[in-house]
Amino acid sequence: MNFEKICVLGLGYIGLPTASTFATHGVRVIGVDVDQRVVGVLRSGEIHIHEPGLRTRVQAAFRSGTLQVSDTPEKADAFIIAVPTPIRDDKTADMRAVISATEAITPHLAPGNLVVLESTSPPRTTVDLVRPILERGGLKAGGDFHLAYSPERVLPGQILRELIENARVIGGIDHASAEAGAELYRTFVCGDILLTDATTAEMVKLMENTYRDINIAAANEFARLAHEFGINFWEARRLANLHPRVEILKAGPGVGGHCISVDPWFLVEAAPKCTPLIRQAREINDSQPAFVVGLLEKALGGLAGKQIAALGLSYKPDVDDLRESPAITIVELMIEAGARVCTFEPFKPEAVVPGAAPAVSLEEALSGADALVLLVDHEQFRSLDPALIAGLLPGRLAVDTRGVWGAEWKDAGFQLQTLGKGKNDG
Ligand code: SAJ
Repeated sequence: MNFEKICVLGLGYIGLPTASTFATHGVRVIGVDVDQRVVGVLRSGEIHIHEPGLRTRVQAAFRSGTLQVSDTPEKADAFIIAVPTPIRDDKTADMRAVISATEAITPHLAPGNLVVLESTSPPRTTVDLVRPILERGGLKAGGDFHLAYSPERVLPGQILRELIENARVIGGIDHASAEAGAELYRTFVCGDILLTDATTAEMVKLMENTYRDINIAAANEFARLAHEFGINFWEARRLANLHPRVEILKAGPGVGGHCISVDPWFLVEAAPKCTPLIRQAREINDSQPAFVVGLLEKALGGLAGKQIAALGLSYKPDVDDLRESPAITIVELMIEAGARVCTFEPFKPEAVVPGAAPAVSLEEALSGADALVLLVDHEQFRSLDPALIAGLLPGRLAVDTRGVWGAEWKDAGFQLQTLGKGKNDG
């Protein structure tokens, strides 16, 4: 097949890196987003998300003349759907963006085209949801056009490298579709390209993230047990992980981001009777913010009227992504418990949690605070000098929910409370 021109629908954390990478590899790309603000920002030469190296790649794509941005798709050789699949409050998948992106492609679909769904989706979405919409145009999937599912497995913060280097799974509704997908992604993928069927490919993605969620839930539960038994989870973890077949993940304030905290619910929704473990792991991770706030309340003898400096709001270190962030839930719970909270998120200083005061600098966040709580282990927070902080923070309590601060905090005169440290050994 010859892929001279492609349309990428959805220009978010996955679509924009994908569109710009195809474009810098010589393919003509129409990047489509229904959000006029996104289209406007990109047309002005800026980008709307923070991802290392992305601005440079997008600008290179524009300079080479191969990338264009639009609010509607047009005729192309291939279409890639990379739109969000959020969950609703009742934990069911909201597939509206996939449905409308697919509907937008249907009128432009021509014989020989390839359509690839990349959005993380419940099992059978490609065959049961996307296929019938595309076939409304009169063409048959498999016979007239190719249809495949290819999960995106890149790690935010390392997207540009992983997009190229990671192995890529491509599941076709038939073998020819999988082959067509392989040919498309070979444009830039250096990792292995692994062919399978569409529903298996959907499950691969959901299984990977569910596996991680369950393992983080185990780590969080071990950390709670450490408080119960007066031991240090981090030390026990280090020793356990010396076993050749054990790899306990890190305990933390909970699981955020748009992937791991969402995807397992797709399996629970699709097959509730088969998924008690998956549901339980989600519930454990979702209740971790309350556990953290409980630690803080205990250390401060209640939160009412206390001034807390909350460091970090993003869902994990060194990214600006606040989606489903447990740090935000913790701030909300502290406010509910009567605390006055000042937040500082260096990757998004303008981010506001209702009821909290956003600080634009560390100094501002610490000023007047009774305690500081580390919610995200951004590099700049990991390497904070406690002696310097001691001069800025009136209170003497430091709470570390990431297990990254050590004895130097005690040396600087702080009472250090670390998640997972049931005994105060620094
Ligand atoms: N977390 C812990 N303890 C750990 C590891 C992570 O509490 O030991 C927390 C993080 O703080 C964060 C959340 O889990 O809140 C998720 O972070 P993450 O770095 O594990 O994963 P994501 O959501 O950034 O990216 C995941 C990756 N999936 C897997 O590692 C199986 C990535 O490869 C996927 O492409 C991505 O989901 C996605 O798009 O689905």
